[in-house]
Amino acid sequence: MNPTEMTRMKPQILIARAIFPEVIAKLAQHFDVESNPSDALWTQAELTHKLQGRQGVFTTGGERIDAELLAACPDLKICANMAVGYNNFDIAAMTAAGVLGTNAPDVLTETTADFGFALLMATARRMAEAEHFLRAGHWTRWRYDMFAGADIHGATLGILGMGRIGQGIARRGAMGFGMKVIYHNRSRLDAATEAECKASFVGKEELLRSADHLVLVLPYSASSHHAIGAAELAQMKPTATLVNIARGGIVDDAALAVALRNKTIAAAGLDVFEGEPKVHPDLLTVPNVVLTPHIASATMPTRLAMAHLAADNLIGYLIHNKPLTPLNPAVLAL
Ligand code: 8YV
Repeated sequence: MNPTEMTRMKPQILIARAIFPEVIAKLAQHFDVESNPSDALWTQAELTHKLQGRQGVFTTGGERIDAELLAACPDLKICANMAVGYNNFDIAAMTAAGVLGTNAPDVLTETTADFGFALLMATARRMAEAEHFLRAGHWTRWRYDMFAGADIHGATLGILGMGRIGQGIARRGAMGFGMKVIYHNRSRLDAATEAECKASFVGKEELLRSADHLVLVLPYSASSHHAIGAAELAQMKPTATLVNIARGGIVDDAALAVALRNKTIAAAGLDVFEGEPKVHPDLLTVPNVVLTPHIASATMPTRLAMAHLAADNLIGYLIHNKPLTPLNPAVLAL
């Protein structure tokens, strides 16, 4: 067999966004690869068209894999997400179509927990507001209450969603800052994990009422849509801060902007937004919010590890029939 024929035999995959060249090179050893070096944002129709005849797709979290796309892409066998969250996948439809989904957990846990804590501190200590003030040339003298914020150390840290990242934030709060940590989750952690994180399980209402700082780290789904809306914000302390590093849509951003303006809560730190990269215009005009463009996992080593894990899932499944982090392992038994 000549090299051209061997190339023709490789499974075909699509890489939906620009990613690290070394990861593309690794994939090209095993697959016939179409990549997207210009990082074009394809429409659903373009994505569907590009997937014709392809067995795998490397996705980054923004590409919607739904029943309609699956029906139009009968050769597709695996969608490998370079993200721990996978609300862009309709897992039920994928399982029904015999298409495996994989995500990229664990490799981003500590980096994302670091960022959650950074955003919490920036929010509570009003760092963005203070920096804008300084840059605008308003700093002419000291004042006793200038940008006085809320303490982190010794405060009560509330965590909604206590998976791996939530636990990382709990450990940082309890061990680094002497915080009292309370959490709410669909299911309670086992006693050993609670003890390791020094975290106590409470109901959602108590979490909202008691937290000085509330960090959201739960997955997005129909049941977590607007888990924090006007009614929940009204239950929080007027001195409280809210941090969302989970997904847009978990917070009702319009209601949050109203609550921030009315000082129902003191401040918010947001890395994710409903309908991002659009940001609710009212959030752009309230001063007591720190806004970042979905960068919680963004360190070079972590992003590289996430990309390698997504690539290894494609290689693992299409070449060795052994994916590393399957989301719907039922497909493997088909
Ligand atoms: C990704 C994330 O960078 O892993 C996740 O779930 O939110 C981020 O780490 C993002 O999903 C890319 O779209």
